[in-house]
Amino acid sequence: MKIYKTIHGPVVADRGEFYQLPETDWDVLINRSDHETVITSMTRHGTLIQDFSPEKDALPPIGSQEVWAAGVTYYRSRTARMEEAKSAGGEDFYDRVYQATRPELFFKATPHRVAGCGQNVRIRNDSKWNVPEPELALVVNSLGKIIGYTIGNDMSSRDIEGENPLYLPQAKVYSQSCGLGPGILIRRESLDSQTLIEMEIRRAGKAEFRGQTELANLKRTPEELVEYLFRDNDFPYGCFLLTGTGIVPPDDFTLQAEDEIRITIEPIGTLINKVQC
Ligand code: DO4
Ligand code: MG
Repeated sequence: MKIYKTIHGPVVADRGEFYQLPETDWDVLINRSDHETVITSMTRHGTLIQDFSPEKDALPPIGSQEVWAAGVTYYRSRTARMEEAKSAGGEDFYDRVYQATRPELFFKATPHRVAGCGQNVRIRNDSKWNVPEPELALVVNSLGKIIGYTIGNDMSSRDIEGENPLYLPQAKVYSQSCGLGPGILIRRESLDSQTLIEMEIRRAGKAEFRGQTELANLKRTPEELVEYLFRDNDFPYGCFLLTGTGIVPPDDFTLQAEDEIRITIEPIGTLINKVQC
């Protein structure tokens, strides 16, 4: 079952139909402990709506939650970052964190920095090398339970991070630096390890880059990442946790204004964002 945030309140998709839910508070909805039952019964009392398009009509699926992210959880990310940080002498840290018991977790965005499906993500004006990072995003309630999944785009300035790993917050956190959406797949069970994460970057209507990875390549479990995030930390409204990227475009690639980024994770949908400078 999937839920979408819209200007008319939450909408649930059930067997090809879309229903507007009576529960209007997104934070309350995310934090219910009995989702499947509550949403199923709400569907019976919800209003059937016509012509709903998740890609066109959904708002970012976020209320008051913070967005956090995990890093260097795929071998591809470790290797690309070791290369990028070499001249700064920082490559060793990426290998160490890939092997370490404690994962890299960092703050990514507050709700106002998030772009939903169909909205623009941004690249920084003071950066020359920018990439999207397509990531599975966990939706976690205030008790630290994963209640569902969405698609995340951890927009990153590779030159800023590569110059010095201590610049990470500037490479990662700025206006519209995070894409999320289109909706939330409500599900307590884990996703299949063969689940594909696919990305296409279109420039002037043509594919400029295509890449894919599968969840089997994620080195850590979602539960392990959430357990570390919730250590001595509380999230009264729940939170989103991006699980890291396994797709890195070649080093001569950088995003340009008007590029279209399409990230697909089949059971969730496709997150589409255009790039704005
Ligand atoms: O270590 C820097 C960030 C890594 C990251 O965002 C990723 O691996 O996805
Ligand atoms: Mg990332």
